[in-house]
Formats: sequence, structure tokens, C-alpha cells
Amino acid sequence: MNSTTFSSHISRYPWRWLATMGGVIAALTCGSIATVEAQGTIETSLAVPASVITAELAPPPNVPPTITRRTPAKVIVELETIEKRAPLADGVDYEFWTFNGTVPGPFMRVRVGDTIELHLKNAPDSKFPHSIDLHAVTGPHGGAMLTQTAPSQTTAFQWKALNPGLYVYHCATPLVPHHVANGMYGLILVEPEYGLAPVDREFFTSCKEIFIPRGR
Ligand SMILES: [Cu+2]
Repeated sequence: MNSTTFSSHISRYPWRWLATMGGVIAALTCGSIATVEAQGTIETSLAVPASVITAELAPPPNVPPTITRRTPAKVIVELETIEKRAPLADGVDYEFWTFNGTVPGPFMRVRVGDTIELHLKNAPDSKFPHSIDLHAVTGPHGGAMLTQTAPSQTTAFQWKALNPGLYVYHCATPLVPHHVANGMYGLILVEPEYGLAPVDREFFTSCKEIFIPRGR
């Protein structure tokens, strides 16, 4: 299923891709490091990245290609929080809150040693502020304090991935469960320094239940 087909599919059946993470790729661990400076920089250093690349993000159930480079890079990640009304079931629409327009949000893929510069834009027609807390970041709230972003604004922060693992990310704007329940969560994979064992195909899935009043 290509991304266009999938986008159409997820638009029609977004509930299939909702919630609790059922990633197929790796174990969940905690790690990495980040320090914080408002509107700016988090810096730790293992090595100076040799290149700057833009992260390839993939909407579920797709994942970006495995990382083949064996040196760290500076990785630019562009995310946008979008509030959008979409079908929940036949004849029933729901006001989803999303990262990049999908629920869950896009799958991110980096490697140990990468320095990630994450930009978070909140769409102009949003009604609420949003943010991001990546559990791959060890630091104050995983970036959430730096990325409380009002509609039409953009925030950014930088962190270094130190520990491999598959981590959840989510919006951390109060009330956090409200934002997560409306769809603001996803996965980031930090590959080990020498990559993962080859597999035939990678994908990720999730499941979730949403209960809404009749007639809504
Ligand atoms: Cu939010």
C-alpha cells in the first residue's frame, strides 16, 4: 500500500490506526539525553555530526527506510499539529488532533549519536496550543516545556539520541490525556549504532477505542 493509498485509507478508517501502541519493531526502553534552553538549544556531544539531513517521516502503518549510514548526522524533523474533522465510522465524524494530519502521528527514525533538531508548527486554524514530549529524550519533559506552541506559531529544540529503543511521543499540553485521546501520539525508533538485523518488511499498527455520545 503506497502512502497515497494509505492516506486515503486512514481518512476513511482512522479509528483503525488509533491509539495504544503496538509497534512491531523493537523493545521499549528509556534513554537519550537532552538539556534545555528556551527557544533553542540542547547540546550534548559524543561526536560532531558530519552531515545535515531532513528526516523522512512515514504515516502509519508505514515506517521510514532502515538507516544505512554508520556515522551520526544532524537530523531535521518537521512536524505540524493539525486539528481536523475526519470520519470515525460510517456517518460519524470526529474532531481529531494530530501530528502531520494522521493518527497516530508519523513514525520517526534516527540512530544513536544523531543530533535531532525538531521543529513543531501549530497550524493557523488550530483552536488549542500543542506540544511534543518524546520519551527518547532524557531531559525536562522530553521537549514539552520548549514546544508549547500556540496556533500559527513554531517552536524548535535540539537533542541527542544516546540510547537505542522504540519510544512513544505525544502531545504534553494540559490536559495531556485529552490531547493524547484525540490522537496526538506516535513512535520514534532510535536505531543502535550498527543498525538492526534485516527483515522482510516493517510496519506498525495500533488500536484504540473512542466512545462518543449518540448523534455527535
Ligand atoms: Cu495537543
